Amino acid sequence: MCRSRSSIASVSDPHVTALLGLGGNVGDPVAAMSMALGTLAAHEQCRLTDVSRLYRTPPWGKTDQAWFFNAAARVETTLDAVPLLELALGIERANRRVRTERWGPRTLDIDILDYDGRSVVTDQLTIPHPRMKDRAFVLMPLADVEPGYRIEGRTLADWLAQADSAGIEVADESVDWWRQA
Ligand code: PH2
Ligand code: MG
Ligand code: MG
Repeated sequence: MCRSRSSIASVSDPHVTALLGLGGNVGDPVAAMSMALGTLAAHEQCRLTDVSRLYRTPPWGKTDQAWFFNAAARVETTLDAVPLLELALGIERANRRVRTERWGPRTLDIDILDYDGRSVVTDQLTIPHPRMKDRAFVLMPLADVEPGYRIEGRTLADWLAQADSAGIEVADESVDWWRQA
């Protein structure tokens, strides 16, 4: 999972690369994701270096709920994994996210998919995200921002070939969708 780019960067630059997945299906999820990305872009310890296209995706896991919007982003950050998670949770809270049921409706979800290619396991989080390889709504946006990314040694295209991507559509082709909303 380690990528040489990360270790080269760490010699002269304290930033590491984190890959994030974003989603939501309650209220105005596109506005919530735009706000989230704007907050990350403005954060003094983060650089938002790439954002995927915007996707519209059928609900996965619990299917009797509204369709989601999903996206992915690449962030270079000097935050450690847990502070980055706390930042993400704070942004979720600022969007009045209420956690109700597992896989259920939410205004905004920000998941850390990868942090510097490292394995990070705490009470609160597991990185790389253990379920992303089965979820086309994560894999497709991730392929926009990090096409060479591998999970367990296999390419995103490999994982996508066996994931269910039925119904997923590009809702906005522009990678600047989040600046407009
Ligand atoms: N998130 C979930 C559960 N199901 N389905 C889609 N399409 N997109 C999501 O972001 C999503 C989901 C729990 O995090
Ligand atoms: Mg989450
Ligand atoms: Mg999630």
